[in-house]
Amino acid sequence: MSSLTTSKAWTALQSHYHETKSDSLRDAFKKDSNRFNKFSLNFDEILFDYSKNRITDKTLSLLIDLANHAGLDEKIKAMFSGEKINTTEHRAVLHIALRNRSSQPIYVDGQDVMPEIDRVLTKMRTFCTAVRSGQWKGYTGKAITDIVNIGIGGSGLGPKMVSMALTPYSSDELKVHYVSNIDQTNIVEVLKSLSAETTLFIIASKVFNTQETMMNAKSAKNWFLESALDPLAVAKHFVAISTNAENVNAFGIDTENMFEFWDWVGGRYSLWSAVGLSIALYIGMDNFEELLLGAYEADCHFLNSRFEENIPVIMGLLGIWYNNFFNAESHALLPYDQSMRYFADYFQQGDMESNGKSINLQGEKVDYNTGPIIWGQPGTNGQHAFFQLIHQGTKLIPCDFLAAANSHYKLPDHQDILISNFLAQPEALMNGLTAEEVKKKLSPSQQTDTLLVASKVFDGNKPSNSFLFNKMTPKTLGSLLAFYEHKIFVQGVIWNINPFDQMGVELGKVLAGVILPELKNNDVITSHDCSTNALINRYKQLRES
Ligand code: G6Q
Repeated sequence: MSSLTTSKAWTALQSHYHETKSDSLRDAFKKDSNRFNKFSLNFDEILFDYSKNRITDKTLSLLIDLANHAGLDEKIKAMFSGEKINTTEHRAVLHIALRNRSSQPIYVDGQDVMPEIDRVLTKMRTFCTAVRSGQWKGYTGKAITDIVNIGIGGSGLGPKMVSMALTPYSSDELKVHYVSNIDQTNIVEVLKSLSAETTLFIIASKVFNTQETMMNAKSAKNWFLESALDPLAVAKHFVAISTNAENVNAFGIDTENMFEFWDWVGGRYSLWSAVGLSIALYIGMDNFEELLLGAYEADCHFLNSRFEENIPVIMGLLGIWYNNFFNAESHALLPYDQSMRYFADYFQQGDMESNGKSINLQGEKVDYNTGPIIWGQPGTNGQHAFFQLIHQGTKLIPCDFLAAANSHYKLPDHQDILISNFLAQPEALMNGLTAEEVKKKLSPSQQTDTLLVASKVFDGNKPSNSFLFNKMTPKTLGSLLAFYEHKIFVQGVIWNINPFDQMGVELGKVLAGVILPELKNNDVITSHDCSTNALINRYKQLRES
């Protein structure tokens, strides 16, 4: 048994779970008209309502005891002060430095990292101004109209998610496209509508040897040179974002056109660095800095607030409550905002790559559940798809609902309908519908149809958080993203795991490397298990020469 599961804080939560697991949320609301005030927090323009959770005052206090047992406060301070908390890779974890809007220095190995961060931000600003004003010319003297970001995982998902969320801040003159997949469909379909004369490629890769990114970058360069012919034109159309100047140079990009970041920025936490260049080009550097500001303010809240009033801490602890005591397997992210359509995808990586671990910081196998499966889609689409299972399935799925009170667009009636759904779903999940209530809505003959009545009953008691904010602005998005990042960190601390390495991702990179050479000819392969051999050999038969 681990020291976590045998701790007083953990066993107290276990007993509390057994005492309260059948308590009804519907009753809790009936008994306490102050429940919303008690279990909600305001941060800037964001309201965080966590009152529809299966908790009491005691639950929160026991969860906070668990956070204290795990030394959460010291761990937060260790991250913010640049300690090497990524212990397998011996690295500091400083995405918070990238959005440090104060004049406070942050040290790694005795060196203040802020001057370098500011230098790159200034370089980004100069570049964005040149491209967005049309002063940066392509090889035929035309202004850039399309940005293509080539990068995968942390070097693609974050910029794509943010750019799509903040499209109302973009200008009509500059479009942005994202290529990540090695499947040629991705790059072919993006390039189809573009002109080499007016396209700028950003090759984003921390290590600059990632197979997919390098292959896509090579195909992009070939496509470009088919039109431009002159390799010297590459300098006007290709820039790199990387920590690896040598590989950038070897690929043929002038290091003058390279935007640096550093090994203390994890890929999935890198949108705040130069990896966010496509965002800055798309929405402008001022808006990108607003995004940083929103995150910075959320960082200050996380660092300085008491746990009782600390949004990411509460989010993390609620997740622990369901994951480890109710044995919930997943957590759904449900933004009622079409612009946030990649939000769940983004945090699927952010959360699952960070906390999908089963070895603790001492190198021992854990004996408790760690990271949940993160999934979701924007509402109202999801309601017509998977909500059935959340309402009436056998699994407990805690949900986060997120919505902006105001849309950037002005069609009549849409917003109130959207928000009525955003409000109705958590209410229905919490309240459910009893057989008595069902019968009241049925005709007398239907009331005796026991199958029909039973099928229309909703157990309710399904927990959710609601985030309601004014508008999807760069600043609000920055704060929301930082809250979710810190929630992941809080849970990693409680589970005593390292949320900042990703050995599982690296395995994928190695495995394909073994099979690729075997596909080079038509020889029959026998070196794997019979299933893999058969699949390889069938592929060789099927592929067109
Ligand atoms: C993120 C992961 C992973 C990484 C990609 C791309 O935390 O490490 O998603 O971002 O594998 O790596 P490069 O940026 O080095 O190409």
